[in-house]
Amino acid sequence: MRIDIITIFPEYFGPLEVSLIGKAAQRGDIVFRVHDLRNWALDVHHSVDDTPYGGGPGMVMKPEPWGEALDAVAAAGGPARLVVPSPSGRPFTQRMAAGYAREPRLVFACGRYEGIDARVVEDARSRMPVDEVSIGDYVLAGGEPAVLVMTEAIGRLLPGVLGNAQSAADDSFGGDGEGPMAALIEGPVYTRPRVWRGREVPPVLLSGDHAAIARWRHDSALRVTAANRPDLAARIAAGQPAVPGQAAVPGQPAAPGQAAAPGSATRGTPPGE
Ligand code: JD8
Repeated sequence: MRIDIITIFPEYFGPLEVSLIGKAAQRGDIVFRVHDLRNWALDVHHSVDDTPYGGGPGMVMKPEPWGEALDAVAAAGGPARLVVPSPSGRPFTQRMAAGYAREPRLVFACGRYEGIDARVVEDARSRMPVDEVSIGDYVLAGGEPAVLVMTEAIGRLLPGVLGNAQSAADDSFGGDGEGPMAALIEGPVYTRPRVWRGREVPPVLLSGDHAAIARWRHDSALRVTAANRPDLAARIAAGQPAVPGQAAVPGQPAAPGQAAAPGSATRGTPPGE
């Protein structure tokens, strides 16, 4: 997979060289290209922002540098899907991560200030699928941290990135957002010593009785889910798919009564959604 990132803070992506994703990049499982938007800020001040039409606080990112940058980056590799982090974007989910992990190429556009002039996404949609995606209901100062989150969630699902000991399928949200764990979050985990500061590891985990261990782990995951994620617990209880609007079966239309994603030919319906 190739991932291009356009940003005014290229140094923000040093972390892509370390840990799991760093090793995947060294092996060539993922090819990262980080581009400084200012390379396409061609006016005398190399400015990338300007005051907002209609007034209001802050600055808005100018369309021209983005138009030039996206043209150049899109042309520098095969067909790509453009992903634009935005607090008003569609929720990023495990299922969306699994869908993106099946894409040959992603381009991430990192906004800053009050955001990017809206015509940039409109214009890009005339040439490629574009998703505006949010990583959560809180406000960041820019798209860069969201891209770090998404590249890790996507990268670890690529073949060979997770060591064979680890398998995404056991993950809380079940690897591709499907499967038995799709609605449960992890229960507690333990390692040696058996007793630490007077606290014992649950004996069942040392019993060797794999059926009992699996039951204990499922029950404790349920307990944690009910405590921390009553929304997911309610969906489990109602036998609904883990993620609202999510089809019960990959690629099938959303379940009756579930809002399917409005998708147009150019408005990319994020894969897996
Ligand atoms: C992109 C600019 C900052 C946002 C004025 C603060 C994602 N889950 C998320 N929260 N925030 C973002 C995000 C924030 C961004 C940009 C993503 C580009 N900002 C703006 C609007 C209010 N400032 C995000 N994914």
